[in-house]
Amino acid sequence: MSPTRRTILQQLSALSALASAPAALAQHLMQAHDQAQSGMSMPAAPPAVPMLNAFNLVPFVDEMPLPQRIKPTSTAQPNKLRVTMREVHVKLHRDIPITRQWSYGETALAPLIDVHAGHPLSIEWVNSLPTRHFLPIDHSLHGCGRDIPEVRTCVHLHGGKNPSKYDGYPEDWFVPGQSRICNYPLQQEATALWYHDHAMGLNRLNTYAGLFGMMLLRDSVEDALNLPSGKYEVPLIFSDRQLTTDGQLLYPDSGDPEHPWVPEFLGGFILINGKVRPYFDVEPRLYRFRLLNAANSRFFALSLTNNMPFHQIGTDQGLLAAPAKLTSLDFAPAERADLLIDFSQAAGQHIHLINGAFEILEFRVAAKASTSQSSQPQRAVAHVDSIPPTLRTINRIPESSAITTRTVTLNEYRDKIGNSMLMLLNRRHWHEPVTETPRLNTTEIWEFINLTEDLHPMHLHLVRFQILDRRVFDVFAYQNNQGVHYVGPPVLPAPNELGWKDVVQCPAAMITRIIVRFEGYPGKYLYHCHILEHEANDMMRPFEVIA
Ligand SMILES: [Cu+2]
Repeated sequence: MSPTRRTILQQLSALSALASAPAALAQHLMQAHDQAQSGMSMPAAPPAVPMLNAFNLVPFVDEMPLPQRIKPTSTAQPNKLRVTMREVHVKLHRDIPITRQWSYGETALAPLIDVHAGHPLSIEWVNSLPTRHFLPIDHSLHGCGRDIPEVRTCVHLHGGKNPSKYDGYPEDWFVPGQSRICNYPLQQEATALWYHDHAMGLNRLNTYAGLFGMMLLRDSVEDALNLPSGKYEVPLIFSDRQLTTDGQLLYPDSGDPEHPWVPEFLGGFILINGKVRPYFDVEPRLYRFRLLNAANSRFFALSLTNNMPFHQIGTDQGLLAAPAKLTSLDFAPAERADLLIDFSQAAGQHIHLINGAFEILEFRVAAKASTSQSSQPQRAVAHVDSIPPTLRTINRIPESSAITTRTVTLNEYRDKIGNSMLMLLNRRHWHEPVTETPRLNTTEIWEFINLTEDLHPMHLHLVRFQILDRRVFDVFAYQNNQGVHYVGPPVLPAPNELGWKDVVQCPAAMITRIIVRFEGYPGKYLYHCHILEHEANDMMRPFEVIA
């Protein structure tokens, strides 16, 4: 996304006052918002099948589902779970026919695994999927040859500090009828982790099919804050889809059967917890929402009715030092946001969660708070109605502690007529030898030099990091071997980016710097853009932590 497109997005966010706009205007605004994001250089071919139009559906007729919560409580070390991937058939909306999806559970919404730091967890991931894929595989992509099984899975626990062999290396896939046991130490601070498919070249399709879920990791620092819990702590998992008139998922293709890959796309149907534009009943009190952007390539620009303020208390890798008061949130693929929303002044009202100018979720605020106790009496009895002024100590890593600075260019390659064909990091493909070899227990600065017109959410496995700054530079001069010429001052991260991160938004024509301490385990890991279409072709590289 170029600065221009970003500006358009911000203007559209400001238009959220038009939340009750008629459907035609809402459609226009959302399409403008989508065009502002996508800037697609290679539009997908027009679908060959009739498509459903999201704007013809009646909104807010389905209650937002909540995932089944699995809370391993045995005293065994480690706790053990078995999670099975399977095909499911689900209703995305009252008026949409039944949709085929894949899931990590019996319903479309994968189980929420609720665990405490310091208690290791062993999960057996079982692949019980069909042997044929139902979405268009691009056999020309790395690791997607016609000579290997069509359905392959690999599970990555995103945000987890895990030994390399349990991290879900993209080439370590397994097929229907097989399983993998992963031992997760969970020796890290409280945060929202998420599990999703990472199979080489296929994860954009497997994730789109539905293979993702959330894991909430707690610790004593978080427990002591007495944040809203039980039924007052609610996961919100975002995705977007395209649907045919018979209710089936459509993953767009380029129209070239030999190279169906598309560089990115946006689905008109925005799903929260697996439902299209659902409603959710709340009480007039403080709630904690755990947000996850599980969309392939969609960025969300979120706000509430009348620009009602809310507080962000945590990000990808856990709690912020202090709450950040916001009226809008730019939310990139794979990012997590921990939000507090206070409905106490909105008794009896309907408050909407808005993306751009389009309402995607309706909170129906009851006239009165419930007096009954929740399923977690000890914690829910205390009526949590205040926002803690401080959350967790976060020491900023001094730049002087970095022993080296690595440079990573973000590159896009186009064909003669401007179609995007390939995306690379440092002009290298996935399969080229490892070039990034940080030493265990050392600190490095990584700077992402974005030479493309897109905003890329960059993710590193294993580690957490802090954002140092972003700075506009002269792309033309850089590409003509004249080195880095900055044309603006460094922009420091916003207050809600000052915590620990594992995804960083790298805007076009900017150099984004992060500081990383490589802690945990030696071994082979990877870093990549989390726009899943970019990652597959071939914006993903290994790194190896050297002991
Ligand atoms: Cu990207």
